[in-house]
Amino acid sequence: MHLYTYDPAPNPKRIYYVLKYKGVEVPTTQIDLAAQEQFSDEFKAVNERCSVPALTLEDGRVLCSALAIAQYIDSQFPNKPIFGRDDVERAEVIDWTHRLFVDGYTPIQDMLRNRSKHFENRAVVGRVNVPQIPDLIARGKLRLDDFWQVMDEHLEGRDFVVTDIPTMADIDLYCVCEFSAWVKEQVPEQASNLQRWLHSFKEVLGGVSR
Ligand SMILES: N[C@@H](CCC(=O)N[C@@H](CS)C(=O)NCC(=O)O)C(=O)O
Repeated sequence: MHLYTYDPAPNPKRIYYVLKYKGVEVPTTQIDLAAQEQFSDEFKAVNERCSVPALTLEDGRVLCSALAIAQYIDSQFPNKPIFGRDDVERAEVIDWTHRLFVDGYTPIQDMLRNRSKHFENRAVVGRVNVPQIPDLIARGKLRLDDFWQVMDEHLEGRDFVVTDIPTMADIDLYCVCEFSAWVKEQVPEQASNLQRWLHSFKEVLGGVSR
């Protein structure tokens, strides 16, 4: 397998932390988004969606969403499993990672990509240019505030998002928390369960932060 990624970006960071947590390495090429390398013919031949991360397999197949890549890496390196230890846990991890993407990652992405001059006409990731809709900034903020509250309530009495060991859902929540800084937001002080989880999960990741 070969990973195409750009470690500082939010979705690639999910894979960065998966590899760190599991203590494994895969051959990697960094696609510099700041230099627009995602639009190069060479990378388009890997992932026509012009996004990272992307993982190519030995038989030529390509995975181009962070969740699928994380799941595949987990299956190939089963130490420290992050997709559950049985069918129900596995389904719960997918349930939560999906929620975290839709309700946590997407509002921040809307706030970022509909505001910044840098993303003018690039409001949505992909090969087609999409104009910004400034109203989505306020909508994103509304959704993000609710997201913090939902996660804070969920984490009451829990060490991890899904079960009694860290899973992909914890890695994803951690990445959402980090991504929020891109729009000058952060976990609210009064969200004490979420704050507690954030500090302890940072330790789980060994203080790795980028
Ligand atoms: N559906 C993909 C989305 C990946 C994605 O949005 N990647 C961003 C970086 S976080 C990207 O490649 N952006 C390229 C661009 O902005 O043109 C996934 O789940 O991994």
